[in-house]
Amino acid sequence: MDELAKRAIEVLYGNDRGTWTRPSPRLYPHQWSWDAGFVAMGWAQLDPMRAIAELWSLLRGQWSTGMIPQIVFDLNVARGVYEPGPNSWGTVRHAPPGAATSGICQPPIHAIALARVREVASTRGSATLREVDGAIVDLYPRLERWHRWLRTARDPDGTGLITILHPWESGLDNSPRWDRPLSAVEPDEVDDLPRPDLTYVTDPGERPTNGEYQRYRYLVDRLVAVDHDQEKAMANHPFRVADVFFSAILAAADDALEELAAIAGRPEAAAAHREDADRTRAALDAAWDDELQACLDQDRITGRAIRSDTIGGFAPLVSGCALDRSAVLVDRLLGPTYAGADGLAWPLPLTTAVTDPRFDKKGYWRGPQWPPITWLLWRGLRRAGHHRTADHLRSTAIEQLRDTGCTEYVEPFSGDALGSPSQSWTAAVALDWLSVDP
Ligand code: 9WN
Repeated sequence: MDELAKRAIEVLYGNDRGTWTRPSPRLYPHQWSWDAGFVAMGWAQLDPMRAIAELWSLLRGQWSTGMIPQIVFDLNVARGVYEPGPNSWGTVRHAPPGAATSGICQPPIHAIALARVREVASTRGSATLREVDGAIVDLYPRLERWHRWLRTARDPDGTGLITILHPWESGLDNSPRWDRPLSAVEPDEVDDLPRPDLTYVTDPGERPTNGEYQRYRYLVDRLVAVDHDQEKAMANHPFRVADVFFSAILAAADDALEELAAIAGRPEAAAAHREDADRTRAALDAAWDDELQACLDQDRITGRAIRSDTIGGFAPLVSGCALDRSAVLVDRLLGPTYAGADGLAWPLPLTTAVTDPRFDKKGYWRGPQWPPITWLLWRGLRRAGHHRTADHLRSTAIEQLRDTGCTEYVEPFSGDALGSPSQSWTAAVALDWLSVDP
């Protein structure tokens, strides 16, 4: 068996908790929302119904509003192992009975994952496909509610862009994109709560700073203070940003729901998903900045675009966009500020441009290379017909993973493996990539 596939399978089994998967053994001991989506695609290569179980496990935590929370906590994990833990969120009244969850969300990758699981199942014989299609009948309405919640609670004016209330919701937690809006957040008292995350990495420089964490915790407290009332938060919360990368993932997921609607016996619902996706694509188009040649997040408090040169700017490649725009973005992605930067160990996308003053080759989400992000770009490029670029990314990423193993992320110049060494979503994208014929 292929050596990388073997390692990836070991990582998935090592993090397997029966029906759900830890993102990593020590740093992330609970179930995370967007990790679960990627992980389902990894399990699909081994057993499509195990992939379905992963999604159902996550949905144990879905709120009656439709929100899929960022974390479904494992209550067997000792207190203090991960912070903020289940008791910090004030969500008992909101989470379904028997589930403990956080009170924010993460990028809506789930429909994309489910569509991919089905695609894999379709290569495994008609019985497997029938089983997966049966599951889609029940999963589809849950995902439909999730998307509806995002498009109402988080975009009440129908702008097409989704507002996030916490950097953790972006999944790219301490990207330079959030520096400015986060610097305007002023915790009224500085807490010195423990940072268990720092004990699991070799260098604290690989994790967000204490200043960032204080603000992260304060934003959680503010959401608890309004009892997670979305209307109040959307009016007064101190961090409100329309996130273009998150929105692009939602548009791609709406396209996937459009396909799944028919399988779920709801063909009449397909058109609404397509309209939602198109509205977001139009909004991403309007958020384009000619000077930076990037799509920019919008600070909903100041009303201003956030000018930073990060991977977020490539959102239209994830959602799908007009050919001339994708051509510009492909040039930039492969060019000297991203994958073509001088001295990279592997020419793969960086999370921040080398020329951005805040680029940090080791900093969490501030420069290093992240396999699931490369996967999202690869998928978008492939769907848009940029086959040569897509395949170049895929083969280079596989080469990198053969060297680094299933690490959380990679220092782009030295090629060093950083963060958690056994990260489930890295294993999952490795398995997915290995299954694809060039
Ligand atoms: C907070 C689990 C998660 C990923 C995020 C990544 C990191 C958590 C943390 O780990 O975030 O959600 O504690 O740092 O930034 O994208 O889902 O792998």
